[in-house]
Amino acid sequence: MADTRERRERRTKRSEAAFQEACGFFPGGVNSPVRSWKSVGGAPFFVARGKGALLTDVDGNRYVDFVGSWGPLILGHCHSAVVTAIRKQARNGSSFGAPTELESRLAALVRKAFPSIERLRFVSSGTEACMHAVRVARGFTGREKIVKFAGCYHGASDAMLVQAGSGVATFGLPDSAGVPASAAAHTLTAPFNDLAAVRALLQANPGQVAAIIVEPVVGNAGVLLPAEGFLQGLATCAKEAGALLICDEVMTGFRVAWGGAQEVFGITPDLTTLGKILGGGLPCAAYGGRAEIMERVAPLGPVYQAGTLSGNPLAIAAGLATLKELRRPGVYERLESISRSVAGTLLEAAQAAGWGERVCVNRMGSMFTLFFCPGPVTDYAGAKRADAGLYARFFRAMLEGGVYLPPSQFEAAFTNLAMDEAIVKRVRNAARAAFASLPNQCSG
Ligand code: KE4
Repeated sequence: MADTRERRERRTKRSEAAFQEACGFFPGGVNSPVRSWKSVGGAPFFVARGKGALLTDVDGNRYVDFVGSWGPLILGHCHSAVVTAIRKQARNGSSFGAPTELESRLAALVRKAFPSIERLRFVSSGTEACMHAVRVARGFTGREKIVKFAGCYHGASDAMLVQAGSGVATFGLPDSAGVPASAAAHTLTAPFNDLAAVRALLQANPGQVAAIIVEPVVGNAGVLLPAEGFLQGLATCAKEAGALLICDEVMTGFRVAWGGAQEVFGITPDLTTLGKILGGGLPCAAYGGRAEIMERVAPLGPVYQAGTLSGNPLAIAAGLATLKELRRPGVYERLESISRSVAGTLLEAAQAAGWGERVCVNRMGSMFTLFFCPGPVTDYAGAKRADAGLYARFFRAMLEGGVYLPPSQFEAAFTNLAMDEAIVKRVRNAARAAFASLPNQCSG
């Protein structure tokens, strides 16, 4: 781990060779676009292992990890309870394509955390969860249109890749090529936090909107917080229009609270999607909601959805172990305290280097984004005001200081339960050096 006393250039030889080789196999050398570091420059490091709050790359460099596999690793890497649970289950088999009692045990915990979920289905990714939740909403209402928000990302299915966030925003793609106009035509978009725009869309499409889907706390435009009354307003608009409200809690579920954003903001969506933390680092996601809606899903009803590895025992075991740790008293208070400390440290370092007025932090619990623009940032248009070039320089400078932030201005950073004040000290040292290294004027 580089620190101020013995700062040395990061060694990158083996990662560069690995990246070279990977580019011969995968588009952009990666299996998911945001991992390419295309928007922040330089070749991505290749990970050798993670432990607690730290990642070690194949060249032996160690980093405080604020990506946490994009959210799932809320306990930190290689938590003993999770490793034990996976090992134990692996000795009984990895996959059966048949029901196991484990699935009902995890479902019971989900229902405890999310009372709005009366019935659910496990799937293997957030993309599947959102895609199927939209299909169920269409099947239940008999309507085709969906309202989503610019900068929100609900996975990589056709209907959702319209003004999406995350990697689509990172690479400045207007939308995705290959999505038939007919698929995108049914997806209407509004600015996040703009209830009037939602009402106008519903009035212009009477009786046609199946659902409004929203990240209740946005993570994929960078973090955006819902304005006072916005989420409650969405629920009212949806109800008045005969549409369903889908809360995409793939990122916020078990992250911002045990019961996700719907617990924090006191809303009751018709459908909810979950993922990331639900699988504790293994592929597990879910969609669910009111029983009368979910009973439309095959084999009970006419809405089809299936998956070879849905409810996979290894992933369920990792998820159960993770959620059990999150139920321990004081966990979310600890997460809040360390997250406040980290965000405060970044802002103090910015202030000390004369950047205090030129950056802002949006944070909800243990997810946050440092935007390189003055605040407030309340929607995607605001997030796009941030200087992505400066963010890229800051990202690379923090990397030299042994801190791994998300390789995109349009992503959320995550703290985890393996972080402590010693980690905050490392972040402070790295951030002071990183802000000091930035040019005082232009971006890039
Ligand atoms: P996955 O298909 O990646 O498991 O989940 C899609 C998804 C759905 N909903 C929300 C709110 C999400 O944040 C995501 C996935 N998030 C991105 C990062 N912001 C995953 C990282 C990646 O694409 O590699």
